[in-house]
Amino acid sequence: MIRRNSVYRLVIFIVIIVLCLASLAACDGPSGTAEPQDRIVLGFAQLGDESEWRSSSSADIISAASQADIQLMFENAQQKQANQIKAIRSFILKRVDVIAFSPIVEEGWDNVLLEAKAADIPVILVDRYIQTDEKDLYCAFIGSDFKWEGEQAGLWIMKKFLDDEGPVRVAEISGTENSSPTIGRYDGLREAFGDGSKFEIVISVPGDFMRSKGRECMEQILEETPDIDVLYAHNDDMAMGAIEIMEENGIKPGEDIVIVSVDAQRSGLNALKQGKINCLVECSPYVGTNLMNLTLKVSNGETFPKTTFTREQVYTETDDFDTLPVRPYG
Ligand code: GYE
Repeated sequence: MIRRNSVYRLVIFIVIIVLCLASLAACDGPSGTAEPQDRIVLGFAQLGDESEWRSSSSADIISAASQADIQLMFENAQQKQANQIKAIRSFILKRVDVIAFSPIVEEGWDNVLLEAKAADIPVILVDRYIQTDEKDLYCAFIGSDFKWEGEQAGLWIMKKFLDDEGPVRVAEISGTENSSPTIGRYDGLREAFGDGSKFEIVISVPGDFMRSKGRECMEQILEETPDIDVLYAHNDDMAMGAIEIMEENGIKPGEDIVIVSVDAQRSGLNALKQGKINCLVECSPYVGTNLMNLTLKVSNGETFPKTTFTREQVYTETDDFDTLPVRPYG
């Protein structure tokens, strides 16, 4: 009887120990089971689909996130600031680790970014800048120096027309109004030309960075000021649209009108090779890997650079075309 009791107690003791060990193990995971470390979640609000540059940017970010094993929540705002704000709000509600976005225009972000700040979610600006009087609404910027791009376009035009007495008549198709690439590329060109130069910007029309609008702008230019020497387009897509209209009107792009554009993505590089574009100022959409590294550093509390500019260059009609870059998307 005594022996049976002690065996019984021993069994109960072992059962209790096993249950304790099991419950200790259960404490590892929030759902009651041991779970592997969660992946970092990045919410990215892309601004739209307006250009070849933009689709390359989206593809690059999606591929870089999967390579870095970062969980990406990707929203496309279809060129509407309200949609971008909505996407950022949804990331805040989902409590992502980091928010990144390419602001379509410079102004109007204070409220939503203050909400992100209150929720303690760091924000990274990708590609475009914002204007704000508030402090610390974003922790880092990664993208291009748009004023430099405009200056490079201006300097190349000045070199091309060095021996020309002038006036040299320049038409401009600019990008989305109030967006940072438009502002920088607009200012940069004018700063390169300087005051009282032989270069006259005779017309400037906004084309929203879209090929279809580039066509409309070129139609307007031909109607209002047909006598131009140079077309400066703020991106390849609008230059391509303008080239179509020139050709439909019997004008030889690259010969009758010198063409300079910004981006140097696949269609622009092909047009350069065909002699239809004379100069391309590069703007790189390939910031995905940098963005993922930054996301990891920001969320792991490591130090990181506040501003990262992409490295870019100028490609022209006199380059050896075999050395031109090959774009992964387009
Ligand atoms: O140049 C243009 C795009 O923000 C740098 O946006 C980007 C610009 C790019 O639609 O093609």
